[in-house]
Amino acid sequence: MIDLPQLTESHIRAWTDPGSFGRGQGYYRAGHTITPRRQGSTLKARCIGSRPEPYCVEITLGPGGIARGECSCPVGAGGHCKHAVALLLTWLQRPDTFTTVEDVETALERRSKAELVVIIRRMLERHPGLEQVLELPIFTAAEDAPPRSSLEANGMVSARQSQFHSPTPSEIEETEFVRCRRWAEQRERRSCVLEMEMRAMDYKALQSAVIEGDVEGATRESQRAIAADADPKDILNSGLIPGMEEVGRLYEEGSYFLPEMLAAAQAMKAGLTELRPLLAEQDVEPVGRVALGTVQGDIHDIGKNLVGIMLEGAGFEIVDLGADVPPEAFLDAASDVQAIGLSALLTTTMPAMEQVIEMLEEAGVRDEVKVVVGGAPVTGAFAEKIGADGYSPDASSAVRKVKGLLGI
Ligand code: B12
Repeated sequence: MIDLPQLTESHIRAWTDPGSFGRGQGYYRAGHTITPRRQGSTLKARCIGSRPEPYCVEITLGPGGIARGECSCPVGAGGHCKHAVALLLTWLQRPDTFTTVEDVETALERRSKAELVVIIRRMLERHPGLEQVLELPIFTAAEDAPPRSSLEANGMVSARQSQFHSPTPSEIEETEFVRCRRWAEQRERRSCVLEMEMRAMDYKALQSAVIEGDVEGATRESQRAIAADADPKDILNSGLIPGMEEVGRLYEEGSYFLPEMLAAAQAMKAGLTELRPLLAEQDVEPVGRVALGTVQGDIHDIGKNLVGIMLEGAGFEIVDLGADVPPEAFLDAASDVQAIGLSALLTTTMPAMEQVIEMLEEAGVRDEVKVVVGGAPVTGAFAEKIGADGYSPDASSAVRKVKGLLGI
């Protein structure tokens, strides 16, 4: 058994920030750390957090103290979270509660084939993305090299077989070709999977930056994904938006309050600033003018800005009226645009959308402009009820909707 370095409370404090340390202490005292176990120099446990399924947390100790950490919680990339603190305090105060488990290699070698099949099936159910790993050949270091030129060298014909049949030059050429092509395909597929994994990791870091309200992190991760040639729409849909969705969930369950939500919104905006030029440049033909605004009483503007970026990307010129926009401002803009987009994120501000439409009707300009509505609480039925021309649940379908309404 490896000897682990002696941890102290100050090591743990230095590993995390004061807030997480304090909350981790609470978690430790309340017994949130369950099934603690040790595998070599790695400490693992499950920790009861804010979701029904406990988080998986693990910390690896090295000669200098804590070497590496990971937790499946939303802020756990790098394992500097309260769950990791609870695990470390458990190790510090109650090392006797840790059961020792074998390292993965030994544990797998001990299993029968049937048991391994059950384990793999279970993993695939939980992580369907792993299925691609099964389709890949398992490479050893030697096999990873390109095939050598002779059939025998690359295992297509054994020395014994070649005594009975000497392949003709064209047979050799054809088999070599098939073998090389297969090798190249395998390499290609493997690098695709690696690339996908790397991208998923990037997006995880980007999501965490939004969730933690880390403006610099969101900028850096967005730039990193752009530099890695990721599709800007992918960065948006797999990184920034899921991060914001998680923030909404944490707010709803009472773990996040307004300051955290505001910080997350700023991080999201920082990421969007990086993406804006790329999203907008995907289609540059100017096709019309659209006025966009969040209705009076409502300051949520992230969704509205996204719709603007996507419309810009589709070649529209955007007249951005901002947020908390009085109905009169929409009326003023109406004569200058082909469509108006109204956004509302609060159920209490949805009626302001109807006021805008009424004002357009009263001014006699309702038929000259299309009105599209959107925002999380808005539905197609609501749009119909207030007499809007269209509704879209998200930014990309908003582009199709506006184009459709304008016959573009
Ligand atoms: C970030 C945020 C904030 C930030 C806003 C910062 C900003 N500059 O926008 C801050 C901290 C300021 C904030 C404040 C408040 N918030 Co807030 N906020 C959120 C949060 C977490 C995310 C909203 C967001 O940006 N989503 C991401 C974007 C991309 O999605 P989206 O806006 O839905 O937009 C997409 C679609 O809806 C659509 N779309 C949007 N607009 C349009 C327009 C058109 C024309 C079309 C076609 C499509 C379309 O396309 C977009 C892109 O796909 C939500 C929770 C959530 N899960 O939504 C709460 C949430 C909206 N907030 C809420 C509340 C209650 C408030 C406050 C009242 C809190 C308070 N006690 O003060 C204040 C309101 C202040 C005000 N007067 O407006 C509630 C609303 C509840 C309700 N049903 O009314 C929510 C749902 C949280 C909750 N679960 O309770 N908030």
